[in-house]
Order: sequence, then C-alpha cells, then structure tokens
Amino acid sequence: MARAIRTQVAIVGAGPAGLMLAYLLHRENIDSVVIENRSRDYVTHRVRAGVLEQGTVDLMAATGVGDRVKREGLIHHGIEIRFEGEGHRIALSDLTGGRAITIYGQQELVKDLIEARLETGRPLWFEVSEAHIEGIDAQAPLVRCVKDGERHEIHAEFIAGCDGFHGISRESLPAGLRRVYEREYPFGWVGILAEVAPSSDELIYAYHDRGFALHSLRTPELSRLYVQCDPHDTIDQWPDARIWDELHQRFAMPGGWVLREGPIVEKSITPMRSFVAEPMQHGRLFLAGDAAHIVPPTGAKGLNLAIADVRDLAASLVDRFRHGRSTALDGYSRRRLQHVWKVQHFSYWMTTMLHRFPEDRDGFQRQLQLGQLRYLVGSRAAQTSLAENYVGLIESGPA
Ligand code: FAS
Ligand code: PHB
Repeated sequence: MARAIRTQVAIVGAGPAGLMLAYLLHRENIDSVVIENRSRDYVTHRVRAGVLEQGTVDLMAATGVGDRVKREGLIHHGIEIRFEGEGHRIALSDLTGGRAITIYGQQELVKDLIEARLETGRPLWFEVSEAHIEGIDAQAPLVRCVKDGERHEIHAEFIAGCDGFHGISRESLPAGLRRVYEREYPFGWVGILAEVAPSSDELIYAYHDRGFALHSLRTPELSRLYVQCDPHDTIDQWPDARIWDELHQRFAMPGGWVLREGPIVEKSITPMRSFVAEPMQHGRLFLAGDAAHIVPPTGAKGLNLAIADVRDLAASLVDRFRHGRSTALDGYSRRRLQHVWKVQHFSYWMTTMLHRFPEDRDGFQRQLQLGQLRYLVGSRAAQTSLAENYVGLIESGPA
C-alpha cells in the first residue's frame, strides 16, 4: 500500500530549475513537494555552469536568496575574444547600459536553494527512485515514487518536470504531441577545475586552428578551463599534461601572456548538443530547464534559461492559484519557446563561430569564421548584439 501525500505542485528534480521553482512558489504560499533521485551530496558537488546573467542575479536578490551571491559572486563587465594571437575585449556593461554577468558556481546556487528549501520545512526528498508521472490529462495528476524503500503517491494539482535532459518528465508528454529538434556537434569540451589563481580577470574565449579554448574561473584561487575535444574522447585520453599543453597553445599570444598551471582537482568531458522538445506543457504537466531544452555551453546559457523558465512558470501558477486565472499558464510554452529559440540561436552562433569543425577540409568554414571574428571585433553594432545576449535578454513574462 503506497503512502499518499497531497500538495499543490509536485516538482520532479532538485537542480536549479526545480529548487528555484519551489522557492518562488513557497514565497507566494503555494505548497510543493520536490523529489530528487540523487543524494544531496551529489547534487551539491556536481560541477557545471559558472556564469549567471544579470536577470538571474537580480531575481535572486529580489526574492531573498541572493545574499551569498552578492557577497561571493564575482561581477564581470567584459569578456575577451582571442584569435590570431590577439585579444579583443567586449565591453559587456558599456554596451548594455550597465548590465553585467556574475561568476558563481552552479553548485553554490544549488546549495543556497537547498538551504532555503530546508528552512521552509516542506518536503525535499533525495535519493528517490522509480518516479513515474500519471494523470496529466486529468484534474488530479500524481507522481509515484519510492523513498526509503517505501512506495509513495504525490497527489498534486500540477506537476513541474525539472528533471533535466535524462529525466522522465519529457517522455511523460503524449508521444504523438512531442516534437524534438536536435543538432549534435562534432566536438565536446574537456572541462577542468584547477587550484590556481585565474590567469585573467575576465573570461577568454579563444579561437585557434587546434580548436576552441575557454578560460573561466570560480574564485580568486580557482580556475575553470575548457578545451575543445573529439566528441568520442574519454577523459583518460586527456592526461593533465595534454590538457595544459593544448591550453598553452590555444591561448598563446606573441606578447607572452602567461597561463598559470595548478593541480587539476576535477575534470570531465561535456558533449555538445542543441536540443528543444516542444511543447513545454500538456495538461497538468509543465517542463522547465534541461528537461525541455539543451544549449551548447559556449553562450553560458543553460542554467540561466532554466531559471527564466521557472520564473515564468511560478508567476503563472501564482496567477492560477490566487486569482483562478489560467491564461498565463495556457501561454507558458508559447512564451518560453520564443525565448528558448532566441537563446538557442545565440548559443549556436557562439559555438559555430568559435569552434573548429573537423569536416572543414578545404578551410572554407575557417575563412568564414575569421571573417566573422574580424567583423565582430571591428563593429560596435556586432559587439552590442553579442553583449546583450551574453548578459541576458530582457524577456516579457506572463502578462
Ligand atoms: P539539472 O540537470 O541541473 O537538474 C535536474 C535534476 O533532476 C538533477 O539533479 C537530476 O539528478 C534530477 N533527476 C533526473 N531524473 C530524475 C528522476 N527520474 N527523478 C527525480 N529526479 C531526477 N550550463 C552553462 O550555462 N554553463 C556550463 O558550463 C554548463 N556546463 C554543463 C556541464 C554538464 C556536464 C552538464 C550536464 C550541463 C552543463 N550546463 C552548463 C548546463 C547546466 O548548467 C544546465 O543548464 C542546468 O543544470 C539546468 O538545470 P536543470 O534544468 O535544473 O537541470
Ligand atoms: C564556466 O565558467 O563554467 C563557463 C563560462 C562560460 C561558458 C561556459 C562555462 O560559456
């Protein structure tokens, strides 16, 4: 016999999307239950994104979960694009009326939101298994799952699928309704965390004949770096020495810019894909974040898009519960997909401009990329377009 629990919104997944949604709903006295199949330790140590858009930080500050990001986050007002041995600064804030990015590890945001959730005393279940979504076409959907060896039924009015690319929610939409758009890129990224002071105050995106490289950071003592690799590479093909050697070559500047090395404390390979599943809602089920879309990380958008989804979904659910109005909820997928595709395009644009494509045998694409880069660094209009996308587009929410 399963144990039954009743709530207003059942949230599958305790990543940035699920946790932020639960937080925003609780602030409006809307109850939720959050289930997560990994352990708390796992989700708080998973190294992923590092760049927060202005809108993400503003939301955290405005809703009372921004104290630590304001204290510890590193505000950046520009990025560098480096190619042919020269660095070109894109003055993000000058070009966007003062908007900026903040460097703050995704796992730090997850820790902040878990703390906030636990303070509410409302359910946040880790290490849940066998989750299954039912009844999304009815008035009484439910999520079945197993927790501590016991079967549970979470009866809710709405279900939020925030369980990422490999979750169960997307597949819970009727197959005949689902339309998927996907591009897999012919490369991946080797990502490292190195215990060494960053070699640059700002992020450096490097285009090089050997492939793309990115210099980022987490704290004044911790560097985050990426190097383009073959999509089928495994991490044991990338010993530390090879990673540093490729980074030195791809960032090299005749003026002798120095890349500092240090102990690598984490390394992993991230595949590259663009992915959108439409629609993002059906019946009582709403998808948010990676459950609905994936962008190549070149534009630093994945996490921020997830937060933008749940900001809209939370406001739409508040409208429904507080005023009995469903108009905002009914338009959720349409509104979000308009923003998602703008961000998909920007991420695709950054990715195809900055990576070497293995099939570019005659060098035609390389010449196009160099032409694009030279135009970019010589045009205020082109830089403004990059800047307003990078700091985050200002999108209208539910009316
Ligand atoms: P998430 O995947 O973060 O969270 C989903 C949660 O649901 C997970 O905790 C998962 O364990 C849980 N879950 C899955 N199935 C479940 C089930 N059946 N039941 C219960 N829970 C379930 N974005 C950037 O902007 N910059 C980057 O550099 C960057 N690097 C990345 C590297 C990697 C390896 C990956 C995978 C992603 C990266 N991303 C990056 C994108 C990433 O940051 C996502 O956009 C972000 O985590 C999206 O958040 P969520 O939608 O909450 O999904
Ligand atoms: C990161 O710091 O992890 C990061 C920064 C910018 C990106 C991707 C990842 O485009």
